[in-house]
Amino acid sequence: MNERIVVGAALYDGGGRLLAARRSAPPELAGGWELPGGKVEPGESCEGALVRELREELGVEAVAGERVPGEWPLAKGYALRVWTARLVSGEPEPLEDHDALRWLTPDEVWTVDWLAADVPAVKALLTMR
Ligand code: 9L3
Ligand code: MG
Repeated sequence: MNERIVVGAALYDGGGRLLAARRSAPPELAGGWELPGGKVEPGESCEGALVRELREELGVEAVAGERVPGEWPLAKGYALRVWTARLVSGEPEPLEDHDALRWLTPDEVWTVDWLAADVPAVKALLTMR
């Protein structure tokens, strides 16, 4: 259950902008943009992992919303699942694993170089709204 699942957050601000985070590690992914998140730990729910990862990586409190339909393959047998998320408190900062953040307006969504796995995830996300 929830083995080898990586969760990503589609975090929106009040104005409908989507948060993108630029990875600083590992070297093969550095410079690529992603929906922030990370691996689900044993015994943890996907939504619980999402909230924890946003706290650790961005220093914010958030709540998970809807699951974005789909699942996208990652390296080493992992798969990416995405939830929308709502910011409860704090201003995101790149505290861990990222070196830049951008709030993207709908027109700007494709102006960043998303990681390969995140491209179909972002497409699926856009079809929801
Ligand atoms: N990954 C891809 N897209 C994402 C996320 C959050 C993660 N939106 C990939 C990058 C790593 C693996 O999943 O190879 C684990 O992510 P992390 O725990 O290093 O953030
Ligand atoms: Mg991460």
